[in-house]
Amino acid sequence: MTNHAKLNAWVQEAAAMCQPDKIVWIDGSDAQRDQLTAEAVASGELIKLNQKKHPGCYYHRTAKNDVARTEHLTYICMPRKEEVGPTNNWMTPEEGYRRAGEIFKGSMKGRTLYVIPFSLGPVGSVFSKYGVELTDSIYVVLNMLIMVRCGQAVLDRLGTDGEFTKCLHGKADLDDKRRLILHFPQDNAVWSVGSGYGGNVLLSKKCMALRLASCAARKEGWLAEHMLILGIEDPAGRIEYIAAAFPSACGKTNLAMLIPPESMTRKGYRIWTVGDDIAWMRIDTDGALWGLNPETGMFGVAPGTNTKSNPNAMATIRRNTVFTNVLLTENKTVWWEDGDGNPPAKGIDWKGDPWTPDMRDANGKPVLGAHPNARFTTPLSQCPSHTFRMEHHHGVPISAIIFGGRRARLAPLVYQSYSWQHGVFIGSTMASERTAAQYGKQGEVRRDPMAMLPFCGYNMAEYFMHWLQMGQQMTRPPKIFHVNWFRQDVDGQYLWPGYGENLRALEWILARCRGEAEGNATPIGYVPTPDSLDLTGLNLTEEVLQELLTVDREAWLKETQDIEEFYRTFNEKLPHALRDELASLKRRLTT
Ligand code: OXD
Ligand code: MN
Repeated sequence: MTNHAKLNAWVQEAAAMCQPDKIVWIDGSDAQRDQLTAEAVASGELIKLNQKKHPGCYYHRTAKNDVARTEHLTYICMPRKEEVGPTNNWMTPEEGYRRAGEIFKGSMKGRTLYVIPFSLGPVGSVFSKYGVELTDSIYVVLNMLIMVRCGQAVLDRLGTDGEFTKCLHGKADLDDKRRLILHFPQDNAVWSVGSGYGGNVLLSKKCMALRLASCAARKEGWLAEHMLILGIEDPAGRIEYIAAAFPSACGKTNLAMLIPPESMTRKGYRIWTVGDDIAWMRIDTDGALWGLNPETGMFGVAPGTNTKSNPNAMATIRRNTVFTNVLLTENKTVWWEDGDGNPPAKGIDWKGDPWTPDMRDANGKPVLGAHPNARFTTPLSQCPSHTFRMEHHHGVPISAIIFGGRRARLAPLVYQSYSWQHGVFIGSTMASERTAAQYGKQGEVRRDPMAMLPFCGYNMAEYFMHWLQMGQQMTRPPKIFHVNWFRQDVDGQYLWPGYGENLRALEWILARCRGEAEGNATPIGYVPTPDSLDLTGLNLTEEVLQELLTVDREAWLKETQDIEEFYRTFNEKLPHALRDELASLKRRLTT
């Protein structure tokens, strides 16, 4: 398959450690994919779904103890703890290789080792990085074929000595006491062992495209971010692009493919989805920031996805999709909580047990048919709104960067930072309140800077510094904004309708970028004047609009104390510019 000596030697080295029965190279062809799919169905690793209802779709269950990313078993392996900072788990590379090596040793006996060459970004683009994942899981192979560009074209591009990220994955015995997700930035390598759950094992995604890529991005002067990218075509036919970061459970995938409200569709608006999870962004010769989604697929959360919350996602997953840990019905269709339609009379739940909708657990709570983190893996090209620039080597120009969170009271619907530096401050203090779906006290605020807390591969204080420096290098930097779709009234009712209506805030954002919309200067940034938002067709009273746009000084002053405490975790490494921004915010709030 290749004359790349280092790649061949590394495959042999991994095989010597893991001792698979055979090695199969993934060429990216349909024929090989079909053959592997048939093998997975024969072994029971995949279940073929009703092909009339779900053409090209398959079903998979992970082990019960292996249903989400295991952040406490995820490490950055560097010689010194200080290099990974206070927000990452740390191990030395020696310890990492030793501990994982013991688990990998002989773990593939009786199994096949698949070699998956892949590209993040279109093959040959200046943005692109190449990787090779070794895995003993057919499920991983079939998911990777959806999520990234795989196969011979990548090997051809690598030639005899091209640089690639070494990604080694093994299921071992799926024992969570023998599970480790290790990153070795110095060696451009990832070792993941003991898991079969997507976020831990599709190593192109969180491990390479975020954790390792964030390290490379700092060195090479670009940004690897946990952001969606969407294009907004306005009535004049102009398309402008926005990159946006939100913590989990804030509707990132929904926003990436929103359907404009009726009045805005009539006006002539249209959405183009570039990506729903990861953005790689570079400064181009025009002094502006250009971004690209390095992936080709979506690994989305199924529960909560329905025709109201995300019609485009529902259309996307109709074909050629792998469903993981959802409910399987008798006639081989799928269902999940908060999906479309009534629950089936019976089915097999995500654990593989018989299920009926009236089942209750020992505490009287409904037994879930689908795991709350059940997933679909689906090609982005099937999304009705997918960008026509998917293979564009140059990416798209980013006009605005949005940070967001779920705040019942504090943050207004939308506001604009005063500068790039102030925008970085806003991103670094991003926070969300816990919902009932998460462990911990409801309403408690969790800081998640740039939504990168679990994904920044180095000291986050240095990451903030990198963001500040990127701003200094651009002559036409994107403007930075913050949004909050989740503001509530005193009775806990949402004030803003959300979903497609969010485009109204995005319209204001883009108009601000062009200097065409009014904003009031407040202590926290520019907030829309009530007239500057197009709310046609929305029955929003003046009082509600007022509340959506208010800045409560008392509440914000309390927020600054919380930020101060959070900043303390970074010690003296925290950039002075961010301390200055905090001081300026306090001053604006008290004068
Ligand atoms: C994801 C995540 O799966 O952010 O995208 O956890
Ligand atoms: Mn994500």
